[in-house]
Amino acid sequence: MSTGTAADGGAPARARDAGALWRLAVATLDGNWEHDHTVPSRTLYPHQWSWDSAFIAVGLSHVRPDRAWRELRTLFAAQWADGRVPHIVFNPALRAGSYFPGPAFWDSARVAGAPAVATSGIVQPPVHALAAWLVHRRAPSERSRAELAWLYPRLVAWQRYLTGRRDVGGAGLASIVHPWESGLDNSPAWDPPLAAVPADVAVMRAYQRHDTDHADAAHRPTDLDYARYVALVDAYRAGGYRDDGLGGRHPFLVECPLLNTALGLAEHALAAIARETGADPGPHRERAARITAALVDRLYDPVGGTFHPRDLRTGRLVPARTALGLMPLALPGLPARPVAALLAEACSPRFGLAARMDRPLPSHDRTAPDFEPLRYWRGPSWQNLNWLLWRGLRAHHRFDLAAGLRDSMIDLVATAGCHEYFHPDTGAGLGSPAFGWTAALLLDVLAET
Ligand code: 9WN
Repeated sequence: MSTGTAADGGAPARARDAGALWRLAVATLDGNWEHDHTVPSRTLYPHQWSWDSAFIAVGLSHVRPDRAWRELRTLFAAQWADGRVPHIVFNPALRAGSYFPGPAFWDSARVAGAPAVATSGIVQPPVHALAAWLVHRRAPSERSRAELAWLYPRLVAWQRYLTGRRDVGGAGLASIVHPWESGLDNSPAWDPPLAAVPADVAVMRAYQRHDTDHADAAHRPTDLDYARYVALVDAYRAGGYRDDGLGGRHPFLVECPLLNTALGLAEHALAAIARETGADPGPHRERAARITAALVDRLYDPVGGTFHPRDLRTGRLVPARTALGLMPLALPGLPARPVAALLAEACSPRFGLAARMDRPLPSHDRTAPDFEPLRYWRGPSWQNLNWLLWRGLRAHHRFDLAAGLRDSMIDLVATAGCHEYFHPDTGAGLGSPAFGWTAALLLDVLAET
């Protein structure tokens, strides 16, 4: 039985040998380790990414706890003075042009309050407090308590940034200013708000995309998507990445169910971290409850029975039923009705969750006309979404469904290796073949029975 190697992404083995899968995942993480952080992928994403690092730290906690803490420290060393944690921290040792858009495009050096290292100016979902708590919980020690104490004020500042400057809608939820901030770049959820962003595909002639050198262009966002991504960064950068008055000037402002779920999960984790480090957990618990209530109030559709992003430009919910809408299940305090509705949604033919799954969980409603099984976040199955849902199922005591999803997650890697994403019908590996969070989250589910 061959289980492949990290370099080839562990080519098809169909091995349910947990030991071999464990070794493949560790080898993948070791192969992506880069002096003080882990790259999501050596080819496609050669720098440090914010939410990737959080997921990766969770996996590293099982095998390389020192590195897990280093990962989080490196990321938070690049935190901006206003509390934002940038979505990319660029590795200065890499040649210009190894990734588009690179440091010159973001031009963070010009902005007061940006760190010495070059970063992007936008964010990703705040899953870091949860990661820090899980890393500590895996093996509590003096060292891990010291790391938590170092991170705690930084994590609090990160929450303040999102719930303060980014509460554009004024209802207690954070808004995203770019689809990349959701982490689900080209999800159908962003189609309507993005269509309203003026952009000309011809602007892409001035730039060179690198993603399509390493991945099939038919799987990636289109050039028109990229033209809009570039236009949005241009607009945000032109305002010095400031957030005051965004409502009056920025063309894309959306309240995302996933990012705000992460925001609530972070307050739960901060309450635990506060208890452990001698701070007061009470305010974090209250904020977790307020964020959960705001999510239900603002983003839940009781008729359709799922959560949707709210487009602040139109004031309306975006109708697409994507996996983003399932993510609030991860919140332990979600009320019974939305919990029941999300379980029904996840188990419907749209997503096919079951105690014995016959296909992987897709990132978009597989019955929708715009479902695309090969294109990135428009259909393929992703392990980070699976993992968040798996945690939610356990939080709400659906251990039968959690076990089914865990089996499906393990099957995906056993069949195809540590790919970035997977075909939602066949489970075939797609995108980068040796992807960090796929390896890391596999370790986490293998470790929990
Ligand atoms: C843009 C690194 C990142 C992930 C995102 C994923 C993809 C970048 C890109 O890769 O986004 O941030 O170039 O497509 O969508 O979730 O963090 O793995």
